[in-house]
Amino acid sequence: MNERTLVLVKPDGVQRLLVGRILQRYEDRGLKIVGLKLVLINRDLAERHYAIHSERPFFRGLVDFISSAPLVAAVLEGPNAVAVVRAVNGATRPAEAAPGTIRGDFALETAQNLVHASDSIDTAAQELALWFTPAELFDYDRDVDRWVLAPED
Ligand code: 3AN
Repeated sequence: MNERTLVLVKPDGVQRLLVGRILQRYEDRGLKIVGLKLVLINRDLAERHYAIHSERPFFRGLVDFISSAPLVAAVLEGPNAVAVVRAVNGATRPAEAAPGTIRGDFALETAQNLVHASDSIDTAAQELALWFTPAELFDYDRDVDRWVLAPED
């Protein structure tokens, strides 16, 4: 099923000059970038993005961190995009992330785990609406799609 999911290359990814290498992994997998921007978010958006964690002890640190410096927000599209992106990212705790995943190759700490990705189709829909306007998302065909995607019925 074709899905769209939100990815954030968080401030640690931008500061560590990893934006290109991280986005490359999603493109290499065949996912299509349908939205992309560099943003410095305010605390209001940070708190809404992480609302589900508002009772957790690390919530304030999370909000401080993600609003501290620019990040890259992307929307990726493809079959099973939500699950595929989370597999490319690796486990939340980098110590548990498999080699070959973004976190397994580039991260050590949970608070500096480089990327965020929507954790379900429902969450993805909410996060897309929070981060992107409809005009910032693009429907387009790629010539390679016939080599990457199964033909539509
Ligand atoms: P994921 O980002 O893999 O969906 P969540 O939703 O459990 O993981 O956590 C959201 C974010 O909260 C993580 N990306 C991480 O940056 C942060 N986080 C989670 N647990 C901790 C923790 N124990 N200490 C600091 N930050 C944490």
